[in-house]
Amino acid sequence: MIALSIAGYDPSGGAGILNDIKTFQAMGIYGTGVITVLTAQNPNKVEFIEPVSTDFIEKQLETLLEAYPIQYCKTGMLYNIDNLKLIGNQIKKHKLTMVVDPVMVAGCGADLSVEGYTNALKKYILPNATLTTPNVFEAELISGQTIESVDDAIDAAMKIGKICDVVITGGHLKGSNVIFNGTLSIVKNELLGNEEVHGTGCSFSAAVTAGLIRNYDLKKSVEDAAEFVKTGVEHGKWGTLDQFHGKGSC
Ligand code: PXL
Repeated sequence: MIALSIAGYDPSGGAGILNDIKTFQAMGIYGTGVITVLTAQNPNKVEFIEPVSTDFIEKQLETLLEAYPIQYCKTGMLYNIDNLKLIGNQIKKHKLTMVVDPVMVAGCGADLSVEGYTNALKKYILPNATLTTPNVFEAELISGQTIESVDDAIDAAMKIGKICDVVITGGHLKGSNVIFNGTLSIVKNELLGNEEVHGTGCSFSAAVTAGLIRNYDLKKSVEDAAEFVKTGVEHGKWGTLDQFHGKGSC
């Protein structure tokens, strides 16, 4: 079983493509990766962002897909509008099933996307996705409404659900992951403390993708992913979310 992450490079290994690949590996899935953007960052700051050219992103993707029977991909930091357009087109062309982690802003507030990103994401990427996994902040931007409670998240999920299936992750909703895929369900998981842990969004989304690749339904994939992230944070298990995480402010 094989997965593709199309995402940004965080050299700390805490988030982005390195995290995705570690998550796939821990879940028994062979991970491949196409890099969209390079970052220079550490747990306290995102210092520089350097996008990879769309030409080179396309070359990575086409070369990989020539050789590997990839059906599922998971996207992370895509950063700019040209990348969104290219990747939307490529997903259609290659008929890939796509899970979208709509990465826009880092935990410390650093911008991980350019202006106009949300509209372009809704135009070029989400209509070609099978699922998106926004956190509350991202779900607010995509749905255009504020989310202060689980009920608000349900409303937002039903709006976003008109474009593709959605899981609004529970980190800012006291552990309630709100799923809408035509029907509504809520998967609760226990939160460990109040601190943001760098990379949990990437791990969660990659772990859900791994479940879907195994042909599990969405609810079970979300339950397993929530448990995976919790265990990773709690015990530094899996080598994905470990003791080096969450020590800084970003
Ligand atoms: O956690 C979001 C994220 C995703 N991808 C990359 C990142 C970050 C956060 O810093 O750097 C590459």
